[in-house]
Parts: sequence; structure tokens; C-alpha cells
Amino acid sequence: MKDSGVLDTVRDSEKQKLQPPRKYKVILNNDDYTPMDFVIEVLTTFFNMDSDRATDVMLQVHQNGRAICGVYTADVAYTKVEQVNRYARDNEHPLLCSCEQE
Ligand code: TYC
Repeated sequence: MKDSGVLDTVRDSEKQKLQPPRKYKVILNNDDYTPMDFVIEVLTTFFNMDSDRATDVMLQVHQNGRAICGVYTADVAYTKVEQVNRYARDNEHPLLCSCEQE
């Protein structure tokens, strides 16, 4: 009889340890009120985009309803979401940033 129970468990737990970290898409959502310039500022400030790229992504959100701004590990993704939503609220804009697992 094959005696693999314990070894399989050890191998499974080693495999789990070796998995790369889960990644999260950070998403910007469209609304009718946030000024386009403010969205571009957010993309350059929090997602390190140059102004051409930021303009493209902003227009993608404006036209399609949402766009991915970047893909990060969980802690970085959640921090970006909090920082962007805090910054939008502080400036009295309804801009919504969210994230979902890739
Ligand atoms: N739709 C907004 C407007 O017409 C612009 C906008 C773009 C808002 C992207 C949010 O994530 C957004 N002023």
C-alpha cells in the first residue's frame, strides 16, 4: 500500500507556501460630477502615470464606465483605494476607487 498521506500533506503545505501572492486590480469608476482634470491628477499622483497615460485612462473610464489603474498585492491595493477615496472626499468629489481580486 502506498504510504503517502503525511508526505502529501507536507508537499501540499509546501506548495501553498510557494504560491505567489494574490493580486488585486485597482479600479476607477465613472461618475457624472468629478472633473476630468481631478481624475488625471489622481492618476498621476497615486498611480505614477505620466499625463498622456493618465488622460488615456481617464477617457477610458469616462467612455466605458471603469478602467484598471494598476494591479497590486492586497495591502498596496487597499491602501491605494483608501488614499484615492479619502483624497476625493476631501476635495468634495464623488470619485469612487475600488478593487477586486484578479
Ligand atoms: N465623467 C466625468 C465627467 O464627465 C469624468 C470622470 C472620469 C469621472 C473618470 C470619474 O473615474 C472618472 N466630468
